[in-house]
Amino acid sequence: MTDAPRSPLAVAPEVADALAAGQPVVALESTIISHGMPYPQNVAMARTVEGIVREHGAVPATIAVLRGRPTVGLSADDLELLASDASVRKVSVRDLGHVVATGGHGATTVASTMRIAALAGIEVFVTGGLGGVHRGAERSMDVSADLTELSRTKVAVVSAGVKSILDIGLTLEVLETLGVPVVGVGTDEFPSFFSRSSGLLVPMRLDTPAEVASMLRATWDLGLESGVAVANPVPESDEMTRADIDGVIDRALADADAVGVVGKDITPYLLGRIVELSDGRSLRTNIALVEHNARVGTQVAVALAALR
Ligand code: PSU
Ligand code: MN
Repeated sequence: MTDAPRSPLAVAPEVADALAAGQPVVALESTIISHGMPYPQNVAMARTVEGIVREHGAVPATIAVLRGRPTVGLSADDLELLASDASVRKVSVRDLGHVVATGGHGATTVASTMRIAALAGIEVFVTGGLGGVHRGAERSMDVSADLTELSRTKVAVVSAGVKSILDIGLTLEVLETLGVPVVGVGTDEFPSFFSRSSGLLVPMRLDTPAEVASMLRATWDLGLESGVAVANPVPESDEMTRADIDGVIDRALADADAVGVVGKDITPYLLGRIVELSDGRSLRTNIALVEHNARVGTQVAVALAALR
């Protein structure tokens, strides 16, 4: 690990070298590993996705807080720890100072991964699904900090949209209010993670990674300070029908209510319950869509690096 003078980040040498040379780097998050999938599928997914990024010509930079240090680019042992150690906290932006000061391990969400990626100089970040406006948020006010962060941090987040554990329509409304561009890749519909459809349109569409890269460059050349949500639908061959998944999600939401889960534990609880209730079917789709996002996101990062 190299430490720039007084840098709060530990950046792996391979990542630092690529960034210094203007070569493409793709950020990856760690909450999806620690709190988004069961062991050992989570660590296998993390390794596979890093391999896909490499095969497509970029350097992977998985981001987490390790022993109180925000770290960009992880070792195989780090990935194993994040996947299997129950002491790893779920860390969003508001939690960063606390986990650093107390020296703990933290798995970073979309929001905190974006922030650390931006600090390191990484512009493209691949994940599975975004956080958003929870169903019933008009009463609970449960809106993910992922949306706030998208409004103020210049990183493109490649996802398969948002799960219908959230209110997808309200999530798109809030993104619009916050001035966050949402662009569909080869789709007119905003994808709902497990399915290519959601019944809601994407506000804008592009068809190739090169076009997405041009849009990113244009957005940031204008001095706009926001991120960009790049919505990449799950491949048809891996998609679940709405009929398959809707019942599972309704049941998971009812269980969360009955158990009384609150705050930051809601999303991890629902993700775990969905895997259980679908007998692992949803996990296979989840892994397939993250891999697909890694392919497309890396192509965007490669095209973006070529524009510099
Ligand atoms: N949605 C998923 N998989 C995930 C998450 C969301 O389909 O792993 C994780 C991401 O890390 C996301 C976080 O940033 O949950 C959102 O949590 P919250 O709703 O508490 O902001
Ligand atoms: Mn929340």
